[in-house]
This record gives sequence, C-alpha cells and structure tokens, in this order.
Amino acid sequence: MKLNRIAVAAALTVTLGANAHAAGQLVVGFAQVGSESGWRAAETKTAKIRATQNNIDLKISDAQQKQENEIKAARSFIAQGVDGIFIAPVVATGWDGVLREAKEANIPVFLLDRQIETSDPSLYTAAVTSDTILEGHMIGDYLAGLTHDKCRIVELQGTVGSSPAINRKKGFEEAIAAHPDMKIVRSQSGDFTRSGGKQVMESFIKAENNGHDICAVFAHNDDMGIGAIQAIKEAGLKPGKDILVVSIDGVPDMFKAMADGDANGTVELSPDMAGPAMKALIALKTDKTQPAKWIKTPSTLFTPATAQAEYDRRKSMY
Ligand code: GZL
Repeated sequence: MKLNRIAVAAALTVTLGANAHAAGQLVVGFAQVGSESGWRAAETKTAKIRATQNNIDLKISDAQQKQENEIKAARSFIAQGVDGIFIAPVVATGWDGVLREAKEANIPVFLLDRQIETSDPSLYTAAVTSDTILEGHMIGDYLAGLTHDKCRIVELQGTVGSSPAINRKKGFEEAIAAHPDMKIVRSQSGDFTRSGGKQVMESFIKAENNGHDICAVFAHNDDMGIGAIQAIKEAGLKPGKDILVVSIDGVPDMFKAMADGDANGTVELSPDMAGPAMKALIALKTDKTQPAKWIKTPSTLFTPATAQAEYDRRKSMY
C-alpha cells in the first residue's frame, strides 16, 4: 500500500511539472514596482487576495522603483523554477534580455499594469493593463467641458519612461488639441508620488504668478494630484475652484478630495491586475489555452457628483 502512495505522489509531481508543489499549487514570482502610490499598494494587496483565492503561492519582490531590482528579482524567480512570472515594468524599455532568459527556461511572463517596448512580443504571454491613452483622453475631454475649452494647464507626469506616463500624456494632448485655447504651459515628472507631486506643483505655482495664472493641474495619478492639492492650499488658493484638479487612478483619498470640493475628476484604474493574469496562467497550465495578448481592464470617469458614495464604498478596499 505504502509503495502505491509514493508512486502516485511521484507521478503527480511529474505530471504537474517539477515546479509545482505536490498539492498542485502553482508558484508565481511577482516583480512589483514598489509602493510609490496608494494605487500600487492596493494592487499588491489585491494580488495577495487573488493568490489565496486561486491557490497560488505568490512571491512578491519590491523593486523600490528601480528596473535593475525588477530584473534581479525576475532572474531569481527563473533560478527558483517558478511556474509563472508577473512583472509590473517600471519603465517601458530594457526588458528583452531577461524575458529571453525566462522564455528559454519555459516560464511564461505576464506584464501587469504597464506595457513594454520590445522587438519580440512573443517574449511575454500577455499584458493585463488599462488603456492608458484612453485614460488621458477621457480626462482631457472632461476638463475641456469643465472649462468651456479655455484653460492654462500644468501637468504632473508619472515616472519618466513608463508606459502610463507616455500614454496618458499622449491621450490628454490628443483631447485638448481640438481646443486651441487649452494649453499645457508647464509639464514635469512627479514620479507618481505625493511628495513628488507636491514639490513640482509648488514650483509651478511660484512660476505662474503664485498660481493665479494656472487654471488646472492634470496629474497622471491621484497621489500626485493629492500632493498638488496640498501645495495649492499652502499657497492660499482653493483647489477644485481657483485651480481645478483632475487625475487618474480612483483611490479613496481622491474621492474624499472630490467630496470635500478640493478636486474635480478622476478616471478609475482597477487595482486587480493580478486576478486576470492568474486565471490566464491557470488556463495555460491546465489546458494550454493561450490568452489574448492584451487583457484590458476598464476605465471609468468619476466626478464630485458621486464622490461621497464612492468614497464610503471604497475606503475598505484599499
Ligand atoms: C498605471 C500604473 C501607475 C498608477 C500609479 O497603470 O502603472 O503606477 O497610475 C502607479 O499610481 O504608480
């Protein structure tokens, strides 16, 4: 009898592949950007919940927003022989080398929340992201409506070289190009952080007649928008009125700011990027189902009209 059990366990291990635990649990390595924003923290929290729900052993590394740390983490996951690798690529370029190593090790790679530029898209299995060009377009169109197509705008860009920063800028500029009296007069990166957004907004205010010449700030994420709100208040101006505030992510603090009259709009970004990737990995591993190359998450505009109710609903999610 004992011999049979050993034979079955051995067969199970061989069937599931050397990487899986005896219980058939998949092991996934997640090279996470860091913890630069409220949204990023929510993405990590959601990934852990989805891992438990999907019986996945998820190993998360925090790269502190450095690409070399993400690449090191990916190499470590390859050495461990994990069943899948998730990467939230802090910047869009410089990934082909490590992706080639993962491919040679026959480990599927999923990109989460950011895209990459690569000469060979077969180097990754799928990307789970929003349409970041659409996000920029949506918030640009919304601001045009708020300002009757006339506004001197300052822009807080995300991390230099990241796909959301490149694409949100592109989408926003496309939207306002239709309105000659809407102009971006200053634009600089706040690196997706509250402190970065605050510091850059302080410099914009100083440069623009103590903020009196600024109609609106477009922040590539809510955390920089919240930093800008602090800078606007410290300059003695009213955010949401003297200077309009629009951004992207949909974190609870931005809904709170809108409910308090300090901000004017945000486009929601789902923090659940790991869930769809896990489902696709499981399907790939169990019946070789190839996922779509781009698994797109929805983008929804939220305004002060529903902010309090949305804040009450979301504050426990983050
Ligand atoms: C966008 C995501 C961005 C968020 C920021 O898909 O990569 O990174 O908008 C985060 O909050 O820093």
